[in-house]
Amino acid sequence: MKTLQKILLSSIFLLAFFNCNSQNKSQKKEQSIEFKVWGNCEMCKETIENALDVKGVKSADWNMETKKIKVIFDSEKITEVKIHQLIAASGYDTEDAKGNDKAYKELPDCCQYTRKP
Ligand SMILES: [Cu+2]
Repeated sequence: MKTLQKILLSSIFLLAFFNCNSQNKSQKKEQSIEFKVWGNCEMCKETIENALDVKGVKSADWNMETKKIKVIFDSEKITEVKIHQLIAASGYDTEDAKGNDKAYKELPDCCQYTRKP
């Protein structure tokens, strides 16, 4: 009976260990995406990048010339859809989302970019 208990106990420990290990591996799912965000100037860059200053986003870099943003994020903590929504909420149009109209109107004059057609 004692041997059986020992075997059972050690197999439970082993299972817990492997389970824990696989969870740790899946927790770090870094992804990199790039898409267009309509905008004008340096201030737009700041607003757009600040909108992505949230948990799960590792880095966000918007290029004024190409109008493209490169985002590195943890797909376990935030989704691509949510990233588009966050930018849109700050008043900017993205490839997949329409910028919030009220937020757009409140942007400084220099940032009144031509809206996405
Ligand atoms: Cu601007």
